[in-house]
Amino acid sequence: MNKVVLFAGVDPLATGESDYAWHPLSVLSIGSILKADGFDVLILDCQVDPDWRHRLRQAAGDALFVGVTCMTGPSINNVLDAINIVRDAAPHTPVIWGGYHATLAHQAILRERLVDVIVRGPGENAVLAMARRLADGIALSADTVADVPNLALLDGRTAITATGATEPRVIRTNYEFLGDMNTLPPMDYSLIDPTRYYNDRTRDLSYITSYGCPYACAFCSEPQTSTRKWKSLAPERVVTELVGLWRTYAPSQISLLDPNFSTNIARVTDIVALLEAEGLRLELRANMRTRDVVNLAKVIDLRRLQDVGFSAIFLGCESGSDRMLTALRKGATVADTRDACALLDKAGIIQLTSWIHDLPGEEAADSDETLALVTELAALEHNRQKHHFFMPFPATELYEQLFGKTEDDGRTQAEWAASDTYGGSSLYAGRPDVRRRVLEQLIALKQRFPHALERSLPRL
Ligand code: B12
Repeated sequence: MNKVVLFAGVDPLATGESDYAWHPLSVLSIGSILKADGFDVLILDCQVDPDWRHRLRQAAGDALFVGVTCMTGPSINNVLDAINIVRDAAPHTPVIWGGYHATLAHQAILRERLVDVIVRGPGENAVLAMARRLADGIALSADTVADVPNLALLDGRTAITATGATEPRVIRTNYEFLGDMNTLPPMDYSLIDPTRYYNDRTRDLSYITSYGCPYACAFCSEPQTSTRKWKSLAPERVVTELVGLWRTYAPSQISLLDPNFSTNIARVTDIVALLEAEGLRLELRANMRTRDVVNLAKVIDLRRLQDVGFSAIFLGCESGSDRMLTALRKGATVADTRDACALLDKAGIIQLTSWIHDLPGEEAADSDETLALVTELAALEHNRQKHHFFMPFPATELYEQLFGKTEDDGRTQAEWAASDTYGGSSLYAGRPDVRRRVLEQLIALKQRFPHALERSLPRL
């Protein structure tokens, strides 16, 4: 027996976050590693496999293990469903939970005794070691996996909490961020057939060229998961794989899902030069930091990016107040936002700007500055805006300021699942009067600049 079943629970179609399905790179990366090592991998994704419950029930019995993944939010419910199905149909099959949410909330998940093992952060080495052990007939326990990186599990003993209560003891193995990304096999897209994710309007293909982020933004979980390290694929490999994917799967756009594609400016210029040498125009989207765009424009004419296909750049601008950007540890200023948008606009590149309102500590003057800046930017031809109300995510600096350490907060997974950032968070209501005022102004702005604020208003 060498079959592994992986379940992807993130469902942006069901939550209304997206009008097209997104490829689950989370389990695709893990599945690709396992397949390259000879394991037989089945990926089930609730976005595109409407019969996933039935298929999971059928497949769980003779699997070495079932792996599940999701992000923080309503998709946790899909993972909880998947776990119940496996426990019911195949009580002896180990269940392993990985990905962003499990990494950040691993203690609480284990104390609820939901799964056997949690993989924290990068899962490549951990999953391969565990699959090989299971294939050799070795059961997963605190003793047998003590040398495997990035795991958390119970060891069957009890720990005493700060208040004197007792709870199951959680063991964590050594945490390591990814090594050299270039030693990983390419993602094997045939495991999911990317074209099943396309619809009539959008044929989006997800691809990633780097992991991690060196910055320390207070609202973001990346500093915790990447320990502020950054690892990347060599430009040659990026371009060869992009061209191969473009030809094989004929997407209408490729989304580069790096936390920050522009961490190394020289790598960006190398990728552009290699794409130019290919003589092909792809259709690419990427995340960049505003200050990186400004620095990039000092070494390369941004029209060259546009010419090779970078048609839209996602910019986390967050606030129009320098006081708030400092408090968020953003490492960029309002001047960077203004300059980056102007530079991209001049090069004909869409700026997909993202804004957070009602931040903790934000005063009326900060909010006014944000609203003034988004009004100014909306007048740019290629400016697009997505507005959010602040929601605290687990294991971020701002969450800990508001609620204390995530690992001690006593929240259940059902509570986290109710924290829908689009329909309003059950964990954090913010200041309803502030939110109402912001929303009124954004509605007025959308009437003035419909192109910039299409599909972009937050819900109260
Ligand atoms: C793509 C993406 C999305 C896509 C999801 C596509 C999909 N089908 O998965 C969409 C746009 C839908 C999305 C939505 C949201 N996202 Co998002 N997203 C990302 C993004 C840009 C890339 C994620 C990715 O694919 N990485 C590449 C893969 C390979 O990495 P990975 O998932 O971490 O997987 C590795 C490990 O975690 C582990 N692993 C993962 N799963 C498993 C499973 C097993 C069994 C094992 C063993 C290991 C394992 O191994 C993998 C390889 O090392 C990240 C930021 C970033 N660049 O990292 C944000 C990010 C993950 N998202 C984030 C947020 C906040 C959200 C939303 C909550 C946004 C919102 N509504 O406010 C929603 C929630 C969606 C939902 N319904 O659950 C946060 C983290 C949130 C969190 N605490 O979970 C991030 C980090 C952005 C940020 N900096 O704040 N997102």
